[in-house]
Amino acid sequence: MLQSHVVTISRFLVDQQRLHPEATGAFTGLLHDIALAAKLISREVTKAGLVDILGSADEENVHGEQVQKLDLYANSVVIRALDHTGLVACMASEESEGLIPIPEKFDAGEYVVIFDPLDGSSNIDVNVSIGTIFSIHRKTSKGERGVLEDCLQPGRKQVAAGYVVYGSSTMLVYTSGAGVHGFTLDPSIGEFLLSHPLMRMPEPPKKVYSINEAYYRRWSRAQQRLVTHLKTEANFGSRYIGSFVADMHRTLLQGGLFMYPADSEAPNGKLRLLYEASPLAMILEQAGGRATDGHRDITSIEPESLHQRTPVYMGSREFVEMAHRFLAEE
Ligand code: FDP
Repeated sequence: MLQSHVVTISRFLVDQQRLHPEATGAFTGLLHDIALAAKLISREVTKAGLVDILGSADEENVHGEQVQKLDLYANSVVIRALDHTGLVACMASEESEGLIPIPEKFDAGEYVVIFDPLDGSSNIDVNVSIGTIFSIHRKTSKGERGVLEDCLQPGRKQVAAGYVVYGSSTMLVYTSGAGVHGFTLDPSIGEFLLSHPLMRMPEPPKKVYSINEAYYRRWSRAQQRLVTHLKTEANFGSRYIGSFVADMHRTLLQGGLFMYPADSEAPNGKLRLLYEASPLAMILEQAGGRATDGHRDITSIEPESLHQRTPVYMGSREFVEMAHRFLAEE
């Protein structure tokens, strides 16, 4: 029997739009299209073991990493869901080197969409959770179509950000600056249903740290001291999935401290500022958490290039601030 409180993402977005009488519906439409792309990607992710879509496509992406076929599929799904809508000025994807312009045959809109179509792709073959991340800005340049500078905006200027985690269920989590809301896909009806309204990081948080500890020897002394402290005096547990969206989803729900620090081989860490760090930073901040590069808020960093990387310390506010105290001793 249908419960009276079942709220689909479509209903939720329309209700949110009503709170803003000046809204044109463009933003609602954009989130709707992203949700559609998420459903298409989710369908393929869950079929990945059945069809011959696994395995690398014998290509490397712009970061020199091997691309999986599902990444390419997810990339084109997002582009095709958005390029013809008249809502988007331009796009940028972790899988594409430069800006993705809107084809001349389509109208361009006011929003800039930056996305990582399938994050954690090395986990595809082993059936571990992966995700899609998106970040939305308003176009600031004067021309009709978006340009590079529209993508190079700091995270604090995002108008919305979100992710989809393809896990034991598929969940879409987003914020447009008025709280964080989570929707779970009911595959039997093909709808995202509101399952986690107004998500807040728990207080007190779970004492868990999350880091690839195999890189210990490459870390600064301060970083080494921090992790040693967490697992000794501070008595933290440890969880590391190695799939950013999945690790952050757990951190959002349970609290904790996720770190991908700078190290001697990766002076800016591994994670990308625009595709990964900024959108998750907006979500965490909206949920009461904190996201920094070890010194400054991720959302305050002025990007210089599309694929720039940043060290990441994200999670419960008190834990991120504890990390700062250790790192300040460097
Ligand atoms: P992947 O290489 O599998 O795509 O930035 C990509 C990412 O995964 C993140 O999802 C994940 O947090 C991180 O890299 C894992 O990197 P390490 O293997 O170096 O721990």
